[in-house]
Amino acid sequence: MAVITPSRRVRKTPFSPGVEAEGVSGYTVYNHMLLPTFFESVEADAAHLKQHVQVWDVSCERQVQIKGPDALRLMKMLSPRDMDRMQADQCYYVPVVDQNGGMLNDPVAIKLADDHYWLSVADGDFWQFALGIAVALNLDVQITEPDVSPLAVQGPKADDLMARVFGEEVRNIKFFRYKRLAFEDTEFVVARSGWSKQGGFEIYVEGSDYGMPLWNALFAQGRDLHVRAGCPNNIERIESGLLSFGSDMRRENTPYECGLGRFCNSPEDYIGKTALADQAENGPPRQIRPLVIEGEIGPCTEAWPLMAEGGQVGQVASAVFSPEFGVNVAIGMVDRSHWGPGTRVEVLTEHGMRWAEVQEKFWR
Ligand code: THG
Repeated sequence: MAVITPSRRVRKTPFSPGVEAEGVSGYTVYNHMLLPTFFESVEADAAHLKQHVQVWDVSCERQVQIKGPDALRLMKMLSPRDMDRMQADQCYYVPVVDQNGGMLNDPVAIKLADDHYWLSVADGDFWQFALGIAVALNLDVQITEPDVSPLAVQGPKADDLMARVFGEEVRNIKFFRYKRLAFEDTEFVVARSGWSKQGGFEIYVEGSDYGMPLWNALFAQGRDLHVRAGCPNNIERIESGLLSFGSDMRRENTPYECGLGRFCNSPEDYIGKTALADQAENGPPRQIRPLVIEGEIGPCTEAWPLMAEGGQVGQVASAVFSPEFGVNVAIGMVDRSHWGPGTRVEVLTEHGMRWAEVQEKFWR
């Protein structure tokens, strides 16, 4: 393929000089911003991630900032999760839906204060939905995209590396909680989270000018830990069952179909609640399932239909060979009639028909 040309629309990040210096090999575009897809190879990157520690430029996880007297009111309209339970140092994975219960995004919400939230959004233009509601209801909130760029530190040695840069306090940060920790003459929100199951942190770097100093500090402190530049890894995340909005699920899916029903517990009349009532009670007609696909598969760049008894019973939108497990791991959306573990289906891949089997659980 040809190269991607950066421009004002296809944005670089505060860490781009570091990413380039570490030898990035591929990019995708996410929230109108460059997101690395691999460095050495997806396979080698995955193996390294599971053994050592990586620094990921995930600046493209942009923050939609909701600030002002009506911030909580707006959050309660957007969030299927009970916002009254959220602590001031907490992050919530939030499946946001439209009035029909269709997924619009799956951000990580960060509560900074009672009147101040960040929504760390997946690919889309989610700020427009939030702004539309705020304008229509004349809410007293400001909705902006602040100069905040997440940098993820992921892998089994993440605690050791982060302790060297931010102090031993990082070890006490609990999953999906954060602390404000000092760096140079400022402070960053540092959360225990990230789009891998190997453990680690996300640093919400506020102020682009701090980007390269922080990047360089992590690499200088991490030599003996074999620190490398990495990025969300398509093998590790499929093995782990981490969903990608736009690929594995979209507006035609509900949170229940995505296996995110446990996050729909708000007592408020949030947007889409009524539409979700039936699935809350009776379950969804289809749901995310892990699958193993047999034979050789090429790259998955479109939705592959799942077929059985001559009809379509779902689709697969993420599939890759796992060197660790020795099989092609995949994430599918499978009809209730065929979602039981052990069910065999045909996959119409873009490279030909393959057999597949529904699995009981992901490989984490
Ligand atoms: N971190 C941050 N922002 C993000 C992502 C992230 N924005 C875009 C995208 N990723 C949003 N999607 C997800 C999907 C899964 C998770 C986080 C964001 C995730 N899920 C865990 C799981 O499924 O096991 C834990 C969920 C929980 O228990 O609360 O981490 O990665 N900042």
